[in-house]
Amino acid sequence: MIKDLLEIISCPIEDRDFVISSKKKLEEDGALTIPDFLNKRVVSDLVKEAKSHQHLAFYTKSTHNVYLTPNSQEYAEDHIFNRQIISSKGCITTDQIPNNSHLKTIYKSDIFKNFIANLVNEKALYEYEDPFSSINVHYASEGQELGWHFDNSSFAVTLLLQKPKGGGVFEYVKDVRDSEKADFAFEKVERIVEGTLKPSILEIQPGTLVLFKGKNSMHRVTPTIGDLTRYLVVFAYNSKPGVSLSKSAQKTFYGRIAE
Ligand SMILES: O=C(O)CCC(=O)C(=O)O
Ligand SMILES: [Fe+2]
Repeated sequence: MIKDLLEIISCPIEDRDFVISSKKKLEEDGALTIPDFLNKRVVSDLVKEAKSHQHLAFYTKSTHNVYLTPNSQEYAEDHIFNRQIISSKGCITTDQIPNNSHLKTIYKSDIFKNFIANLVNEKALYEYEDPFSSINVHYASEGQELGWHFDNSSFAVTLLLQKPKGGGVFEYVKDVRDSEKADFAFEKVERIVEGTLKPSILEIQPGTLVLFKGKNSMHRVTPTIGDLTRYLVVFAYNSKPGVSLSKSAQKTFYGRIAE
């Protein structure tokens, strides 16, 4: 049965005071966590659903720099700009998630979209036009990790479904650079990658919603330890309608290209 959004979540996202305090937290910390965003029953339904689709996941193991750009000959091979970082994970896409999934109810809900839009100071938020990019479920099994990086998008919305026995920790350093000013913050980035600048940790439990501004805050997810796979949902929106991920990015991230 397709449930209504308000039967799926257990926090007052239409309440003015809740919105104001959430917004304040996001602005101060660069990240907002809402523990127990989902009802407990819904978390266990979604874990079952994620597990049943795990065999469809497309696995990638890639190296990239922290800026997620191609290397540049402007800098020496061993310069921090060209430093190669490893990321590996599996991923399923919007079209592989059932239409009656709670994930689609949440993602498409006007109440939810308005809540997020309000927090990130956008008038409205729109789905991706391509059939892959709007909702992704990420799988990180033993040893898989997301290396240090800055996001290309100004914000990300995630929902943890299953937490591994060890590792899978979201670490971040707030406001490392100012992307508006083409600021690369080489010295700070190098200290983070070398481990001499200690990051903050985001405490995330299954059912926690996270809104994270990752364009200027450098972050990573440490390798999963143990045989319980980390399941994480990513909800991606655009500030204008009709946006598709480029065909080359579709191929890289999802292993296929939409018709
Ligand atoms: O897995 C996470 O918690 C964060 C994911 C992330 O940083 C990304 O997809 O860019
Ligand atoms: Fe990220």
